[in-house]
Amino acid sequence: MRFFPAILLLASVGCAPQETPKVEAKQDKAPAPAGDELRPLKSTDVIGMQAEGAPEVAVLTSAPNVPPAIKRDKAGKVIVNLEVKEVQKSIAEGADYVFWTYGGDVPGKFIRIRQGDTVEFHLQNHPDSKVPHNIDLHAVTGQGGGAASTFAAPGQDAQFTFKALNAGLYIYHCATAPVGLHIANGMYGLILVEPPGGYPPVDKEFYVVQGDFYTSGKYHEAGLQNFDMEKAIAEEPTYVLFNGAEGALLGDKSIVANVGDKVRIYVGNGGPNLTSSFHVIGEIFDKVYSEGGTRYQENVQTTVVPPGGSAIVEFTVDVPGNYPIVDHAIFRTFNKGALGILKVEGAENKAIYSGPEATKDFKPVAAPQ
Ligand SMILES: [Cu+2]
Repeated sequence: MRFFPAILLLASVGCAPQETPKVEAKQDKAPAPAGDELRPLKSTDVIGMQAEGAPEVAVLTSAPNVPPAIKRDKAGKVIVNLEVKEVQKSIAEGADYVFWTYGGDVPGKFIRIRQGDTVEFHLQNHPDSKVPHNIDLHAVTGQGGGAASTFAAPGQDAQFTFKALNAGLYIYHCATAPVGLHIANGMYGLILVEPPGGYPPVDKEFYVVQGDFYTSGKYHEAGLQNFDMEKAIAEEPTYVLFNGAEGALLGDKSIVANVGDKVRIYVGNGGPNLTSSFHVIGEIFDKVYSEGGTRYQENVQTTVVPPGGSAIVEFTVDVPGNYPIVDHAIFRTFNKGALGILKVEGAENKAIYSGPEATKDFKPVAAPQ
Protein backbone atom coordinates (compact mmCIF):
# COMPACT_ATOMS: atom_id res chain seq x y z
CA MET A 1 0.00 0.00 0.00
CA ARG A 2 2.91 2.34 0.64
CA PHE A 3 3.73 2.38 -3.09
CA PHE A 4 0.20 3.32 -4.15
CA PRO A 5 0.83 7.09 -4.59
CA ALA A 6 3.90 6.36 -6.72
CA ILE A 7 1.88 4.06 -8.93
CA LEU A 8 -0.77 6.76 -9.29
CA LEU A 9 1.88 9.28 -10.27
CA LEU A 10 3.35 6.97 -12.92
CA ALA A 11 -0.12 6.26 -14.23
CA SER A 12 -0.93 9.95 -14.50
CA VAL A 13 2.30 10.66 -16.41
CA GLY A 14 1.44 7.78 -18.71
CA CYS A 15 -1.97 9.37 -19.42
CA ALA A 16 -0.48 12.71 -20.40
CA PRO A 17 2.11 12.03 -23.13
CA GLN A 18 1.84 15.57 -24.46
CA GLU A 19 3.51 16.79 -21.26
CA THR A 20 6.54 14.47 -21.52
CA PRO A 21 9.66 16.66 -21.68
CA LYS A 22 11.66 16.28 -24.90
CA VAL A 23 14.93 15.20 -23.31
CA GLU A 24 16.27 13.60 -26.48
CA ALA A 25 16.16 16.79 -28.53
CA LYS A 26 18.08 18.60 -25.79
CA GLN A 27 20.86 16.00 -25.77
CA ASP A 28 21.20 16.16 -29.56
CA LYS A 29 22.06 19.84 -29.32
CA ALA A 30 25.06 19.33 -27.02
CA PRO A 31 27.68 21.59 -28.61
CA ALA A 32 31.01 20.23 -29.82
CA PRO A 33 33.80 22.71 -30.56
CA ALA A 34 34.63 22.78 -34.29
CA GLY A 35 37.65 20.68 -35.26
CA ASP A 36 37.90 19.25 -31.78
CA GLU A 37 36.02 16.00 -32.14
CA LEU A 38 37.05 12.67 -33.56
CA ARG A 39 35.49 11.51 -36.79
CA PRO A 40 35.78 7.73 -36.80
CA LEU A 41 34.05 5.73 -39.50
CA LYS A 42 31.57 3.01 -38.68
CA SER A 43 33.33 -0.33 -38.76
CA THR A 44 30.79 -1.53 -41.31
CA ASP A 45 31.89 1.26 -43.66
CA VAL A 46 35.53 0.21 -43.34
CA ILE A 47 35.12 -3.44 -44.29
CA GLY A 48 35.22 -2.88 -48.06
CA MET A 49 37.91 -0.22 -47.94
CA GLN A 50 40.97 -0.83 -50.14
CA ALA A 51 44.51 -0.01 -49.05
CA GLU A 52 46.06 2.64 -51.30
CA GLY A 53 49.70 3.49 -52.03
CA ALA A 54 52.91 1.57 -51.44
CA PRO A 55 53.18 -0.49 -48.25
CA GLU A 56 54.97 1.29 -45.43
CA VAL A 57 56.79 -0.07 -42.42
CA ALA A 58 55.31 1.26 -39.17
CA VAL A 59 57.50 3.45 -36.98
CA LEU A 60 57.52 1.87 -33.51
CA THR A 61 58.66 3.69 -30.37
CA SER A 62 59.62 2.79 -26.83
CA ALA A 63 57.83 4.47 -23.92
CA PRO A 64 57.45 7.31 -23.07
CA ASN A 65 57.78 8.22 -26.76
CA VAL A 66 54.95 8.09 -29.29
CA PRO A 67 55.33 7.68 -33.07
CA PRO A 68 54.43 10.68 -35.26
CA ALA A 69 50.80 11.21 -36.22
CA ILE A 70 49.57 9.51 -39.39
CA LYS A 71 49.58 12.00 -42.27
CA ARG A 72 47.85 9.78 -44.83
CA ASP A 73 44.30 10.75 -45.72
CA LYS A 74 43.66 7.28 -47.18
CA ALA A 75 43.76 3.80 -45.73
CA GLY A 76 47.07 2.14 -46.54
CA LYS A 77 48.99 -1.08 -46.15
CA VAL A 78 51.25 -1.07 -43.11
CA ILE A 79 53.87 -3.62 -42.13
CA VAL A 80 54.50 -4.06 -38.41
CA ASN A 81 57.60 -5.93 -37.27
CA LEU A 82 57.41 -6.53 -33.53
CA GLU A 83 60.26 -8.46 -31.94
CA VAL A 84 59.83 -10.44 -28.74
CA LYS A 85 62.82 -10.43 -26.41
CA GLU A 86 63.26 -11.92 -22.96
CA VAL A 87 65.54 -9.52 -21.10
CA GLN A 88 66.95 -9.18 -17.60
CA LYS A 89 66.58 -5.59 -16.46
CA SER A 90 66.22 -3.50 -13.34
CA ILE A 91 62.73 -3.46 -11.79
CA ALA A 92 63.88 -1.25 -8.93
CA GLU A 93 67.24 -0.02 -7.69
CA GLY A 94 69.34 -3.11 -6.92
CA ALA A 95 66.61 -5.54 -8.00
CA ASP A 96 66.45 -7.29 -11.38
CA TYR A 97 63.71 -9.25 -13.10
CA VAL A 98 63.56 -11.23 -16.34
CA PHE A 99 60.97 -9.35 -18.36
CA TRP A 100 59.31 -10.79 -21.44
CA THR A 101 58.93 -7.89 -23.84
CA TYR A 102 57.66 -6.70 -27.19
CA GLY A 103 60.72 -4.84 -28.41
CA GLY A 104 63.02 -4.98 -25.38
CA ASP A 105 61.10 -2.77 -22.96
CA VAL A 106 57.96 -2.72 -20.83
CA PRO A 107 55.56 -1.62 -22.12
CA GLY A 108 56.04 -2.95 -25.64
CA LYS A 109 56.58 -0.69 -28.63
CA PHE A 110 53.84 1.83 -29.38
CA ILE A 111 52.12 1.03 -32.68
CA ARG A 112 50.28 3.81 -34.54
CA ILE A 113 48.07 3.14 -37.54
CA ARG A 114 44.96 4.57 -39.21
CA GLN A 115 41.42 3.25 -39.24
CA GLY A 116 40.92 1.20 -42.41
CA ASP A 117 44.59 0.29 -42.71
CA THR A 118 45.47 -3.24 -43.72
CA VAL A 119 48.22 -4.38 -41.39
CA GLU A 120 50.66 -7.15 -42.25
CA PHE A 121 51.80 -8.10 -38.78
CA HIS A 122 55.00 -10.00 -38.01
CA LEU A 123 55.59 -11.32 -34.52
CA GLN A 124 59.27 -12.16 -34.39
CA ASN A 125 60.38 -14.25 -31.42
CA HIS A 126 64.11 -13.82 -30.84
CA PRO A 127 66.15 -17.03 -31.14
CA ASP A 128 67.45 -16.55 -27.58
CA SER A 129 63.94 -16.69 -26.10
CA LYS A 130 63.22 -19.61 -23.80
CA VAL A 131 59.52 -19.99 -24.61
CA PRO A 132 57.01 -19.38 -27.43
CA HIS A 133 54.86 -16.24 -27.50
CA ASN A 134 51.97 -14.77 -29.48
CA ILE A 135 49.96 -11.55 -29.49
CA ASP A 136 46.34 -10.56 -28.91
CA LEU A 137 45.78 -7.03 -30.18
CA HIS A 138 42.52 -5.60 -28.90
CA ALA A 139 42.39 -3.52 -32.10
CA VAL A 140 41.93 -6.71 -34.15
CA THR A 141 38.60 -8.21 -35.16
CA GLY A 142 39.04 -11.98 -35.44
CA GLN A 143 39.97 -15.12 -33.56
CA GLY A 144 42.00 -14.30 -30.46
CA GLY A 145 42.75 -10.78 -31.71
CA GLY A 146 45.59 -12.37 -33.65
CA ALA A 147 46.69 -14.80 -30.94
CA ALA A 148 45.38 -17.75 -32.95
CA SER A 149 47.67 -16.78 -35.86
CA THR A 150 50.87 -15.57 -34.23
CA PHE A 151 52.16 -18.43 -32.06
CA ALA A 152 55.92 -18.14 -32.56
CA ALA A 153 58.52 -20.47 -31.10
CA PRO A 154 61.97 -19.00 -30.39
CA GLY A 155 63.51 -18.05 -33.74
CA GLN A 156 60.19 -17.92 -35.61
CA ASP A 157 58.41 -15.05 -37.40
CA ALA A 158 54.62 -15.54 -37.31
CA GLN A 159 52.66 -13.45 -39.81
CA PHE A 160 49.00 -12.55 -40.17
CA THR A 161 47.06 -9.67 -41.69
CA PHE A 162 44.16 -7.68 -40.29
CA LYS A 163 42.09 -4.69 -41.23
CA ALA A 164 41.71 -2.03 -38.52
CA LEU A 165 37.93 -1.70 -38.45
CA ASN A 166 37.55 0.41 -35.29
CA ALA A 167 39.35 3.59 -34.25
CA GLY A 168 40.61 3.92 -30.68
CA LEU A 169 43.45 3.21 -28.29
CA TYR A 170 43.92 -0.48 -27.63
CA ILE A 171 46.04 -2.71 -25.44
CA TYR A 172 47.89 -5.62 -26.96
CA HIS A 173 49.26 -8.49 -24.90
CA CYS A 174 50.62 -12.00 -25.02
CA ALA A 175 47.99 -14.75 -24.87
CA THR A 176 50.23 -17.80 -24.62
CA ALA A 177 49.46 -20.11 -21.72
CA PRO A 178 49.83 -19.48 -18.88
CA VAL A 179 48.51 -16.11 -20.00
CA GLY A 180 48.75 -14.51 -16.56
CA LEU A 181 52.46 -15.30 -16.37
CA HIS A 182 53.22 -13.83 -19.80
CA ILE A 183 51.33 -10.63 -18.97
CA ALA A 184 52.81 -10.39 -15.47
CA ASN A 185 56.27 -10.58 -17.06
CA GLY A 186 55.53 -7.41 -19.04
CA MET A 187 54.06 -8.61 -22.34
CA TYR A 188 51.75 -5.71 -23.20
CA GLY A 189 51.70 -2.38 -25.00
CA LEU A 190 49.43 0.03 -26.88
CA ILE A 191 48.24 0.28 -30.47
CA LEU A 192 46.55 3.52 -31.53
CA VAL A 193 44.14 3.38 -34.44
CA GLU A 194 43.62 6.97 -35.53
CA PRO A 195 40.27 7.93 -37.02
CA PRO A 196 40.37 9.68 -40.43
CA GLY A 197 41.65 13.19 -39.73
CA GLY A 198 43.44 11.95 -36.63
CA TYR A 199 43.38 13.40 -33.14
CA PRO A 200 43.48 17.19 -32.68
CA PRO A 201 47.09 18.38 -32.64
CA VAL A 202 48.82 18.89 -29.27
CA ASP A 203 52.28 20.03 -28.23
CA LYS A 204 53.48 16.91 -26.42
CA GLU A 205 52.42 13.27 -26.52
CA PHE A 206 53.56 10.60 -24.07
CA TYR A 207 53.12 6.86 -23.61
CA VAL A 208 52.53 5.52 -20.08
CA VAL A 209 51.41 2.02 -19.14
CA GLN A 210 50.77 0.72 -15.65
CA GLY A 211 51.44 -2.86 -14.62
CA ASP A 212 51.54 -4.93 -11.43
CA PHE A 213 54.50 -7.23 -10.72
CA TYR A 214 54.89 -10.21 -8.43
CA THR A 215 58.42 -10.89 -7.25
CA SER A 216 59.67 -13.65 -4.99
CA GLY A 217 61.31 -11.11 -2.68
CA LYS A 218 59.79 -8.16 -0.86
CA TYR A 219 59.56 -4.63 -2.24
CA HIS A 220 63.10 -3.36 -2.82
CA GLU A 221 64.69 -6.73 -2.00
CA ALA A 222 68.00 -6.77 -3.86
CA GLY A 223 69.13 -9.25 -6.48
CA LEU A 224 67.47 -11.17 -9.29
CA GLN A 225 63.81 -11.72 -8.49
CA ASN A 226 61.71 -14.65 -9.62
CA PHE A 227 58.01 -14.55 -10.47
CA ASP A 228 55.78 -15.46 -7.50
CA MET A 229 52.64 -17.28 -8.69
CA GLU A 230 51.03 -17.31 -5.22
CA LYS A 231 51.21 -13.50 -4.97
CA ALA A 232 49.83 -13.20 -8.49
CA ILE A 233 46.85 -15.42 -7.76
CA ALA A 234 46.21 -13.52 -4.53
CA GLU A 235 46.48 -10.26 -6.54
CA GLU A 236 49.01 -8.91 -4.04
CA PRO A 237 51.74 -7.32 -6.15
CA THR A 238 55.17 -6.47 -4.86
CA TYR A 239 55.41 -3.63 -7.36
CA VAL A 240 52.90 -1.44 -9.19
CA LEU A 241 54.79 0.44 -11.87
CA PHE A 242 54.57 2.86 -14.73
CA ASN A 243 56.59 1.79 -17.76
CA GLY A 244 58.03 -1.35 -16.26
CA ALA A 245 60.46 -0.13 -13.62
CA GLU A 246 60.47 1.97 -10.50
CA GLY A 247 61.88 5.32 -11.55
CA ALA A 248 61.14 4.84 -15.27
CA LEU A 249 59.58 8.33 -15.22
CA LEU A 250 61.68 9.97 -12.49
CA GLY A 251 64.78 12.16 -12.38
CA ASP A 252 66.33 12.62 -15.82
CA LYS A 253 63.70 10.22 -17.20
CA SER A 254 60.81 12.46 -16.14
CA ILE A 255 58.59 13.58 -18.97
CA VAL A 256 58.95 17.29 -19.71
CA ALA A 257 56.63 20.00 -21.04
CA ASN A 258 56.66 23.78 -21.20
CA VAL A 259 54.15 26.19 -19.70
CA GLY A 260 51.34 26.61 -22.20
CA ASP A 261 51.80 23.18 -23.77
CA LYS A 262 48.82 21.02 -24.47
CA VAL A 263 49.80 17.55 -23.26
CA ARG A 264 48.27 14.25 -24.30
CA ILE A 265 49.10 11.01 -22.50
CA TYR A 266 48.18 7.67 -24.00
CA VAL A 267 47.56 5.63 -20.86
CA GLY A 268 47.31 1.88 -20.78
CA ASN A 269 47.00 -0.75 -18.09
CA GLY A 270 48.57 -4.12 -18.75
CA GLY A 271 47.50 -5.45 -15.36
CA PRO A 272 47.40 -8.40 -15.07
CA ASN A 273 45.24 -7.73 -12.00
CA LEU A 274 44.89 -4.18 -10.72
CA THR A 275 42.64 -1.41 -12.01
CA SER A 276 44.40 1.94 -12.11
CA SER A 277 43.03 5.18 -10.66
CA PHE A 278 45.17 7.31 -12.93
CA HIS A 279 45.83 10.82 -11.65
CA VAL A 280 48.28 13.68 -12.15
CA ILE A 281 48.72 15.62 -8.92
CA GLY A 282 48.21 19.36 -9.44
CA GLU A 283 46.47 19.04 -12.80
CA ILE A 284 42.94 18.49 -14.05
CA PHE A 285 42.35 16.52 -17.24
CA ASP A 286 40.59 18.90 -19.64
CA LYS A 287 39.57 15.87 -21.69
CA VAL A 288 39.56 12.13 -21.13
CA TYR A 289 38.69 9.72 -23.91
CA SER A 290 37.47 7.18 -21.38
CA GLU A 291 38.46 3.58 -22.03
CA GLY A 292 40.29 4.73 -25.17
CA GLY A 293 37.03 5.29 -27.04
CA THR A 294 35.66 8.04 -29.24
CA ARG A 295 33.71 10.30 -26.88
CA TYR A 296 35.44 12.38 -24.29
CA GLN A 297 34.57 13.46 -20.79
CA GLU A 298 35.73 16.89 -19.59
CA ASN A 299 37.20 18.23 -16.34
CA VAL A 300 38.26 14.93 -14.82
CA GLN A 301 40.45 14.52 -11.74
CA THR A 302 41.11 10.76 -11.78
CA THR A 303 40.27 8.27 -14.50
CA VAL A 304 39.77 4.54 -14.18
CA VAL A 305 41.91 2.37 -16.43
CA PRO A 306 41.13 -1.34 -16.17
CA PRO A 307 43.56 -4.17 -16.93
CA GLY A 308 43.43 -4.67 -20.68
CA GLY A 309 42.13 -1.12 -21.12
CA SER A 310 43.25 2.40 -21.85
CA ALA A 311 42.43 6.09 -21.66
CA ILE A 312 43.64 9.18 -23.48
CA VAL A 313 44.05 12.17 -21.17
CA GLU A 314 44.67 15.74 -22.28
CA PHE A 315 45.43 18.89 -20.35
CA THR A 316 47.19 22.21 -20.78
CA VAL A 317 49.98 22.94 -18.33
CA ASP A 318 49.58 26.51 -17.09
CA VAL A 319 52.19 26.90 -14.37
CA PRO A 320 55.64 25.34 -13.80
CA GLY A 321 56.35 22.61 -11.30
CA ASN A 322 56.81 18.90 -10.79
CA TYR A 323 53.53 17.09 -11.30
CA PRO A 324 53.48 13.56 -9.87
CA ILE A 325 51.83 10.90 -12.02
CA VAL A 326 50.22 8.38 -9.68
CA ASP A 327 47.76 5.58 -9.17
CA HIS A 328 45.54 7.29 -6.60
CA ALA A 329 45.15 3.98 -4.78
CA ILE A 330 47.98 5.73 -3.07
CA PHE A 331 49.88 3.02 -1.19
CA ARG A 332 50.79 1.76 -4.66
CA THR A 333 52.52 5.08 -5.27
CA PHE A 334 54.44 5.41 -2.03
CA ASN A 335 55.01 1.74 -1.22
CA LYS A 336 54.97 -0.13 -4.53
CA GLY A 337 56.58 2.23 -7.03
CA ALA A 338 53.69 3.72 -9.04
CA LEU A 339 55.16 7.19 -9.39
CA GLY A 340 56.32 9.31 -12.31
CA ILE A 341 56.96 13.03 -12.74
CA LEU A 342 55.79 15.44 -15.40
CA LYS A 343 58.21 18.33 -15.18
CA VAL A 344 56.75 21.61 -16.43
CA GLU A 345 59.19 24.39 -17.20
CA GLY A 346 58.49 28.05 -17.84
CA ALA A 347 57.33 31.30 -16.32
CA GLU A 348 55.23 31.35 -13.20
CA ASN A 349 51.73 32.78 -13.19
CA LYS A 350 50.96 33.94 -9.66
CA ALA A 351 47.34 34.65 -10.56
CA ILE A 352 46.82 30.93 -11.16
CA TYR A 353 49.07 29.63 -8.41
CA SER A 354 50.70 31.97 -5.92
CA GLY A 355 53.13 29.60 -4.23
CA PRO A 356 53.61 30.05 -0.45
CA GLU A 357 52.40 33.51 0.60
CA ALA A 358 52.78 33.51 4.37
CA THR A 359 53.06 31.18 7.34
CA LYS A 360 52.32 32.50 10.79
CA ASP A 361 51.14 31.28 14.14
CA PHE A 362 47.56 30.13 14.26
CA LYS A 363 45.62 30.62 17.48
CA PRO A 364 42.10 29.22 17.40
CA VAL A 365 39.44 31.60 18.68
CA ALA A 366 38.36 30.42 22.14
CA ALA A 367 34.93 28.87 22.16
CA PRO A 368 32.36 31.13 23.89
CA GLN A 369 31.68 30.10 27.52
CU1 LIG B 1 54.38 -14.44 -24.22
